[in-house]
Amino acid sequence: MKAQKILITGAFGQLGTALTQALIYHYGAEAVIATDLKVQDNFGCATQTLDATDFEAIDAVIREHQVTEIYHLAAILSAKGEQEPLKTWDLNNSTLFNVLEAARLNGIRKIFFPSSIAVFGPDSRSGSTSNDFPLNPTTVYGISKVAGENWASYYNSRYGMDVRCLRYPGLISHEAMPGGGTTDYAVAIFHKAVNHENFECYLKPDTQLPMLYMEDAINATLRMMEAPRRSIRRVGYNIQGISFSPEMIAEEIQKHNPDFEVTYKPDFRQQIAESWPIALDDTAARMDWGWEPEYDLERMTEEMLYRLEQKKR
Ligand code: NAD
Ligand code: AKB
Repeated sequence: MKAQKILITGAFGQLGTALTQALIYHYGAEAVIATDLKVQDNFGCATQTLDATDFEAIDAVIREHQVTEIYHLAAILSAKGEQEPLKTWDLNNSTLFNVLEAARLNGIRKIFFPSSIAVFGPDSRSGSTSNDFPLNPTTVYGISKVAGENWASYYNSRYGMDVRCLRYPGLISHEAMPGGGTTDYAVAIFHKAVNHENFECYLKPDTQLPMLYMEDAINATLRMMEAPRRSIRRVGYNIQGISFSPEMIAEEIQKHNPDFEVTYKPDFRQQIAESWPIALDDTAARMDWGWEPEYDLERMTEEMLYRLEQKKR
């Protein structure tokens, strides 16, 4: 049997920076190869420059490192996506196709594809959106994630592959800055707070969205990927963490920093936010592979402020 070797694309982004370290911790540094358009040394594992739009390059890395599993994170996110819709559709789809095809041709079955709350559309914006709610996205990013889930399903049923997708809420982390999403404000607000600066928010104060602390996101990812195949009953799983609005998170931060001020100047991201659910029903993930988040708004806020303060020292 081949030794486990996990290839990560887009490994130096917000999710990849945290997920790569978790994979190294769980499976060992020799089991992980982190790739991106630009890489840094000292990441704790082998790193390599890899443009996921280049099929031959992916194929070569898979062969060279005897890859057995792929976490395909490279993508353009929702806000950047609306600035360049055709490029986003092209990049998000072509990179996924390259990964799926290179995996299939090299006998790799297990792939992780991060999906998003963006698979849902404005009709989902009331109550807790169920896993089987119709997928009617109105952003190019969301459309590409729905297509990605459908292609994952196709490769699973047509070629017997094992592609698994998590529909992440907005991820909140201290390790790396987010890369162009609509939920990025919920990370930026903490950076401003620890630097004792005021924050101008591009969403309206009462715009609720589902969010998830990175530690919970990592736990969900590892738990789903380690679950036996018989437990995986669908290609894309909703996971819910904490639903809050800008004014709710501002109030929570003000409990620690009473002088912190937030002003509001909604821009084009308001419309994107209003096209996504308020909260997700994640019963399927809880039932099928035991998903359970640990962080609420209070605990996440404490931890984010503490970690960012530590970094300043
Ligand atoms: P990010 O923008 O921080 O990172 C994406 C990474 O992909 C970047 O490091 C970028 O250099 C890389 N990349 C872009 N084009 C590439 C290419 N052609 N080849 C190789 N790498 C390329 O995004 P993220 O937040 O880390 O998101 C990772 C994945 O998780 C994405 O698929 C995203 O849709 C998904 N996701 C993220 C969130 C979130 O809140 N961060 C929520 C839901 C889903
Ligand atoms: C974005 O805002 O685009 C991402 C996401 C929720 O997928 N954070």
